[in-house]
Amino acid sequence: MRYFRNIPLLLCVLFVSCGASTNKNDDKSITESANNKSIIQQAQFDSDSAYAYVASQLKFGNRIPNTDEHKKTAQWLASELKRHGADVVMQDANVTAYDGKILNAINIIGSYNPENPDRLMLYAHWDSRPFADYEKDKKKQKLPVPGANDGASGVGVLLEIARQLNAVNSDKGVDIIFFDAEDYGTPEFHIGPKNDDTWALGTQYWARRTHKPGYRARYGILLDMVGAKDATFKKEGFSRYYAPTLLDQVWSIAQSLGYGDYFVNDEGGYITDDHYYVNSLKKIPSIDIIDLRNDTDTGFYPYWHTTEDTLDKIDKNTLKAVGETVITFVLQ
Ligand code: AHN
Ligand code: ZN
Repeated sequence: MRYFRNIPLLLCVLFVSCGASTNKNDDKSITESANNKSIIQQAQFDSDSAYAYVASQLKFGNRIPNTDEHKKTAQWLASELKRHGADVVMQDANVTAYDGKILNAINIIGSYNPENPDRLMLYAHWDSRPFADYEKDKKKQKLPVPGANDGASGVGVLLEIARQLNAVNSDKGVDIIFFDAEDYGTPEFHIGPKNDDTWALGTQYWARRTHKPGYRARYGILLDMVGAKDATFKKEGFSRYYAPTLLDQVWSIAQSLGYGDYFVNDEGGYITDDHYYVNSLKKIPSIDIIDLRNDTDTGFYPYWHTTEDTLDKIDKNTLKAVGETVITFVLQ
């Protein structure tokens, strides 16, 4: 009897303390979500700025590994991320191309709030393709691709997101990663076997030896060809397989922001792109926001891997749809 006398009191203390801590958590999460809302409202993705970042990349010339233009672009990308408050690592990645050539690739990682263990990675490839192998005219197939959409558009959107993360002083753990040597895959005119693993060489290197040992992120979002007029982002195959929840979250944000004409509900094919290796090797669930079409022979945007992938194909409305969608997901 002695031992059980105080049970009602004990229960009462337990109840009160549980109740109090629940209330406290509620208050905290209400304040947190109010803060997030106001930060989302503060962030104003500027598509003129994103477009200017695309134009700046093209001004450097072709961003082909082992060239001076490539090196200068890398320095500039790192300095832009630093200017927008990120901690920057340049990872040297020596990789072997389909033809045996050693490429001095450089992955560029800009980290926000590196102490935050809950991380999100946003990425795009920054190199441009050395050969326009989808030119109809055979004589043009060994010319380089300017890569306004194929490469520069994703990087342009991410640089503008970097600028916004800095401007609103977000406490989110975000890594913006510019991967190199994505677009050095075996050209159509190459005689011999075509191996899909000749694509995304910089990402494959990073997935095996991350810039920080033991690096993890909850999710990853790849932006690939996110700048063309009338882009349609179908739900790409590997994204559906590896990251269905993330895919649905991002598409529903886009649709609620009024971008349902871009972020369509159609299922797209399986594309061997940077996200494939982040998923399969590094096991970070990742989606690919990539322009997939019904009305072109390649299934990509009309100027894909041609010399016509130039700045005049870039539409600020598309950059805005993608930029606003991704920044809303990041800051939510
Ligand atoms: C393949 O054609 C195997 N992958 C396309 C990935 C890519 C190239 N994205 C942009 N350029
Ligand atoms: Zn490409």
